[in-house]
Amino acid sequence: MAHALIVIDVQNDFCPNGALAVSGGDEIVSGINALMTKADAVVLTQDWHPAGHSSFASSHADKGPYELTMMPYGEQVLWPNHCVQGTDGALFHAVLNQNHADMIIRKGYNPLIDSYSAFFENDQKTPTGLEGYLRTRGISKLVMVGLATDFCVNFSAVDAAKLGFDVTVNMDLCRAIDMDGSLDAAIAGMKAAGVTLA
Ligand code: VGL
Ligand code: ZN
Repeated sequence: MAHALIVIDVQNDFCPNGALAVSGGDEIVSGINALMTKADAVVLTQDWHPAGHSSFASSHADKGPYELTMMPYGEQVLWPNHCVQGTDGALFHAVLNQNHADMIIRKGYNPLIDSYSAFFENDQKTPTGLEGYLRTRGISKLVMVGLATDFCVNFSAVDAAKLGFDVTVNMDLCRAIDMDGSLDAAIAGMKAAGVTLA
C-alpha cells in the first residue's frame, strides 16, 4: 500500500525566534528528513497568508493575539502575523530537505478563511486539492509529522481520516502550541476520528 509522508508547516515562523514560535519546533527537522527516504511520496504543506489575513489579530481593531473571534464560518483563534507570503518567516526551515518533496501544497491564501488543514479550509468545505492529488497517485496511507500538533497537524489528520485515508501521526516528530488544553483536546479528537498516534 503506497504511503505518503505529509510534512505540515515546518516553516521559520513556527520555529524558535519565529513569529508564532512553537517550542522545540526545530528539533524535529532532521528526524523528518530521515523519514522522507522511506516514503513512496513526500508532500510538504506551507502556511501561506497574504498580508492583512483575517486570522491575524492585527486585522481586528479590538482583539489581541490568541483571542477568539467569530468568523462567518465559526470560531477562529487570532494569531500574531505569521507566514506572510514572500517573507523569510514563511520559508521552510533551512535544514528541511525540500529536494525530497514531490509536492508542496500552500494553504491559508484565501484572505477571508484560515486553513489549518491540508485538505479543507476552516469553513470545512473549500478543498485545497490535496485529496485529489493523493488519490490520483494511488496513495491510501498517510504518515503525518510537523507543526503544530494541536492545530494544523490535528486538523489535517482528522480530515484525512474522515476522507477514508489510513492516518498515522508520528507524535515524536510533531510539536504543539498547547494553549488552553488544545493539545489534550487534539489528541482526543484525533483518536476519536480513528487516527493512529505513534
Ligand atoms: C498553524 C496557527 C496558525 C499551524 C498555522 O501550522 O499549526 N497554527 N497557522
Ligand atoms: Zn496560519
